[in-house]
Amino acid sequence: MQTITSSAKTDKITLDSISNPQLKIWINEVAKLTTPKDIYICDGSDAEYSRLCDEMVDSGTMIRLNRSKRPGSFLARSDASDVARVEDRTFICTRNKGDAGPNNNWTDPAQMKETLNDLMQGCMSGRTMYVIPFSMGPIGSPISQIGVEISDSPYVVVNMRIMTRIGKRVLDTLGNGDFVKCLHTIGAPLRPGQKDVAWPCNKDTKYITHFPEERQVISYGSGYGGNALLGKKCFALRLASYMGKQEGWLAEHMLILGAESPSGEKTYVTAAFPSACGKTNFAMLIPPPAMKGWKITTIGDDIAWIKPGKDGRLYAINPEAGYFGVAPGTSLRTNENAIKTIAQNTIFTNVALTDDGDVWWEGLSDTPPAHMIDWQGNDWTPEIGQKTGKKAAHPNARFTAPASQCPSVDPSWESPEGVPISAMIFGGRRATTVPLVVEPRDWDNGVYWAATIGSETTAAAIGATGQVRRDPFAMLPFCGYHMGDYFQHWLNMGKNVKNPPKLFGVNWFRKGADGKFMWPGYGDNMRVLEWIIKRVHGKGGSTETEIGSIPNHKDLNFDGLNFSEVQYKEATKLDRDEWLTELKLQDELLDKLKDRLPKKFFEIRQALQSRFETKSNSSKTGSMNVMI
Ligand code: TSX
Ligand code: MN
Repeated sequence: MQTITSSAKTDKITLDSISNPQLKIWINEVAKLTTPKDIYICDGSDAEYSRLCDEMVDSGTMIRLNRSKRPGSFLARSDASDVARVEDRTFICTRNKGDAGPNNNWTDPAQMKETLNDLMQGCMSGRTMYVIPFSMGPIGSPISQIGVEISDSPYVVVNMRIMTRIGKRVLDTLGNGDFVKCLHTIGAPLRPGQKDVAWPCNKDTKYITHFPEERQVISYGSGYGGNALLGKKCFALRLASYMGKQEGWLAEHMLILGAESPSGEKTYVTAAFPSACGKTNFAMLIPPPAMKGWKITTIGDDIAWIKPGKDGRLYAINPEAGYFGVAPGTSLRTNENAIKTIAQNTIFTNVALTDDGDVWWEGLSDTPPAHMIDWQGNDWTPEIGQKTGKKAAHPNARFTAPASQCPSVDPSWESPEGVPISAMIFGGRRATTVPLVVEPRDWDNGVYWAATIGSETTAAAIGATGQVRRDPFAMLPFCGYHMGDYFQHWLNMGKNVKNPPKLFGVNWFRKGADGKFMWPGYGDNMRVLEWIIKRVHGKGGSTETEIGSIPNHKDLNFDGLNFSEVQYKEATKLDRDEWLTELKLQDELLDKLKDRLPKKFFEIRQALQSRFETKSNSSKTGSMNVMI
């Protein structure tokens, strides 16, 4: 339970009372190296959470929001240099460099430990060292895993309490068992008499390091999100993907949703999208009014751990217990369920503060309030914004909110056995070339599709906007080993699992000649999802194309939406020249991974090319659907 209710005071957990020998040794080791002023073992209670929040309000790290507008909620403002994940400072430290692959930065584990050891001498001086036992996944689920994060940041503790299950019940479940060591320091010791700052961190030096062979994470210098909440990207994706490869399961950058049909039939689906494609919005989708009787429920919005069940199907859990979502762009129009989820008991980071003690960000409403304090703590008015180009909220501003508060949360979201997955969707942001939806011809072609996902960069991302960046399975920054081995693991899963889900490709972001998005997106994506679910159940018409099955206009439900057959053909057409160029562009990625790329991929790639080469390009006029 992550909701904040009153509970009895629990006794303080002492170091002596820790029975797990490995844990005790590790805590002492870290304390000796980092020399904190004291050690605190988190029990996970409401009282502890409230006390830490109060302490951070007193120290200036957090601001309590207006209790009648945003009960139990806080705003934190980070240092301007500490606002996002740092991919160029992220390392996978395997003994063999080849195992990390060209998709990761690599350093020899012994050498990295030497570097970190030097940096961490006395790095917690003057601060409290928090020990946070946490479970990724429902406590006691056979798919769940236990970790312990040691951190000198109380902000990390309160965020971890929302994002994972923490505290005494985790220690009790751990017993004398193994756990994943997650060591975090902001790298900002406090000398005696030195005045602290609101967001201490190390502005110059950051290391996000992973030691998959010993199941350990060490993070130095940052207090922000994925750099500091080590259960999320570091453990649940990078380490867990490595563990899954060894043990025959999958740790994926996927949302999980349930779709209930008007007849009450429930189908569970996962979906992988690169950043800025609206994963959280899709996970909490509200079907259009004309599709009465359809209901979407949310299991997770970011990460799925997926294991084969005894019945030969794949079962997924959400290893997290909260949402760490991007605030800008979130509104009642784009995601009503998210807005309701963050109405209370939410930690906001780097959003703007309104004069009445509430929060605001770009996209929350059409007209911003007349005056606010921006994410850096300065006055902000629409005029200032206009003149300086400054945003009130940072583009990567976040909310941290308990999943239990989501109105669409699935009744089985904490089910220990997970939910059976019938379909997996893979998409990117593509203005051209890629159709609204396609079902690749088989598992292997679906894997190739997912491996070659591209997404156009938006203004929020670094680098030129509008460039297609390959982001295989939306896992490029999160795969803890060689991406070629990862593709092979996916091919193997399809072979070894008796009843694998069907795989699909989607693109909500195709643009017309007028430069406008062709597909309305958001709730109307339910129309595409309905077809996908039909296909899963052996229904739903389609035309066979070079890349797989694409529904015809009559195969999609357009009730309550004006979307003509001409528009639909534009949104689903395949242009031969565009696709021949696309395959060449895909080669850039495949070439980087060629030392460990599955042979199967070359076959699939060549077969796609020859099908397009023999295709007449009449669809260019939009007058005819494509057939082979
Ligand atoms: O999240 C999005 N989804 C998935 C929703 C379930 N977004 C936002 C992406 C940034 C996070 C989308 N943006 C989607 C979408 O399906 N589609 C688009 C593009 C789009 C934007 C605006 C309109 C239509 C499409 N129309 C109007 O604004 C009126
Ligand atoms: Mn993510």
